[in-house]
Amino acid sequence: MIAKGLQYEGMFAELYARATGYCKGKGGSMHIADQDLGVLGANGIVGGGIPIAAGAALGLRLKGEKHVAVSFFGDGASNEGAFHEGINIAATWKLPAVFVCENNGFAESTPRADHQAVQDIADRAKAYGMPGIVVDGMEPQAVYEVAGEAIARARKGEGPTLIEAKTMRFLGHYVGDPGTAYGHDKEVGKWLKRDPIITFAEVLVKKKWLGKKSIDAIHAKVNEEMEEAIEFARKSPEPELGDAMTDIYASV
Ligand SMILES: Cc1ncc(C[n+]2csc(CCOP(=O)(O)OP(=O)(O)O)c2C)c(N)n1
Repeated sequence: MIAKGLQYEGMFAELYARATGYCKGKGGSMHIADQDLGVLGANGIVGGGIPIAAGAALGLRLKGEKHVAVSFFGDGASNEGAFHEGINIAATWKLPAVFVCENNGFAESTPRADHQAVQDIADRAKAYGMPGIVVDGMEPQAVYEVAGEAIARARKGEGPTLIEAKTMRFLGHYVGDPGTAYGHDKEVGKWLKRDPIITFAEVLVKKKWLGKKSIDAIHAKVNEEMEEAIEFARKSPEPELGDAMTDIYASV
């Protein structure tokens, strides 16, 4: 969302269910959207964004626009029918789409080995006639490179790519989930050492692309902006009761 240019204020206001949020406080954390910036919204239905991305890619093709639809989802989502249907039609019609599976090893509380026989989800791409690429999701430069190649391929009309970024979530599935019941707490330690926010900052300093002071200044600026956005959200009004039935697709 941030990379696409969304503002922290509208995002925090949405988290706080305030009228100033991106979805006027009716979407919540899972449905933040801004169509003007090309963000069609995340989805509380696991895997739901995959066929939506295929549809968006078809729309781009029909309108003759050179944009690419990108869908992000988890390892659990790659077992959903929506995943298989969505990537199949995208590959068949060579749609300008990129499917990014952020494989963090757990579908909510189910370890990968308990819900998938394959080691690499990228292997599934072959069955649909598209490239499947495994990338180290903790390496920003590696992700940048494979993403660039997939986007170029989509723009050239050569069809979609499935990228599997191996990663790990640092906290539980939700606030209050310690991850102890299903082994997440035992896994996470070694991944924390590879937190790309820390390791990539070290790379930037080592390559002399940024000084340590600049990095500290970025952290300070971001923290300040976060505080301001949270304050904005807290002070914003709640939606009006009379608006309960507006901006929705179905009502009773
Ligand atoms: C269609 C559907 N089935 C089940 C759920 C309940 N659910 C919420 S998150 C989740 C696990 C999703 O796993 P994954 O795609 O790996 O995402 P992550 O655990 O990394 O958030 C499930 C089953 C849901 N939201 N939607």
